[in-house]
Amino acid sequence: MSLTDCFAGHIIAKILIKYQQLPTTRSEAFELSTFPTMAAIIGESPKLALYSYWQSSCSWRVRFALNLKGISYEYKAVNLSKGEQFTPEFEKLNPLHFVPVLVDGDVVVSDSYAILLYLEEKYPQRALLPADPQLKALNLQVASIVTSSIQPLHMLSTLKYLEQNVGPQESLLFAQTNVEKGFNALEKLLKDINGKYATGDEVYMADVFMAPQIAAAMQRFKIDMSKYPRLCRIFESLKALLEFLDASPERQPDAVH
Ligand SMILES: N[C@@H](CCC(=O)N[C@@H](CS)C(=O)NCC(=O)O)C(=O)O
Repeated sequence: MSLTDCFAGHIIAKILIKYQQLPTTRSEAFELSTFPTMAAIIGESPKLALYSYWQSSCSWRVRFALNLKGISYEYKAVNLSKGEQFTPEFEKLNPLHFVPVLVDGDVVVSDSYAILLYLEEKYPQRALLPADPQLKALNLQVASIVTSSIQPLHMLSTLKYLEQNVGPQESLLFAQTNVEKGFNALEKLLKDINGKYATGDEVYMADVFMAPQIAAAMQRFKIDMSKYPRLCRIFESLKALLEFLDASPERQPDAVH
């Protein structure tokens, strides 16, 4: 797909919003669950397949990145709440039993961080890493904080283990404590950077990793975001992007409303 096709998809999406009386404010748009996927708008048969679960923030990162790059893909739902990640078929794709997994022809990549770097190399259009080494390192650092020091401490299997072996209240407190610890660090790291997004006025990998994490923090763990004004401003900007909205849990084919 060319960049022109991608651009056309955006224009069509904007026309749909305008003439079908779909919500136009950011908060209304964020609630919206019936918006067509970017692949459907563009009307192209996808070459890539993404194994994903609607509520998985790690899958949301990859869906967001694929949309930013204008790459259509087939959505393969893996129901984590029913344990489908443990089936022998899925184990062949990812022996660690986690989504997301990206299949691109013969190439199978699991782990959102690895998938992002793979996409960046293979599909360089709409770069998700800046050329400037310092800015690039900052993007990788932010993505790594989310993927190594926040999300693993509140993932399904971690919380299930704590619930069963310690208690439900302790499990929630553990998740909240670690999300806040990570957010405190991100707030300090990004507070002096100017621009609408995490590392300036372009959406990069740091945003791709932070946005689903902030959404999960607010919705699942009821984190008081007033303590993180810079993160809130970044999230407000990202929430307005069609590529992010289209990747949101409510708009996925396996979403349960
Ligand atoms: N580092 C991995 C983490 C993947 C991960 O934790 N996936 C979660 C969903 S966000 C999962 O599949 N959980 C299943 C489970 O805990 O059993 C990545 O970034 O992709």
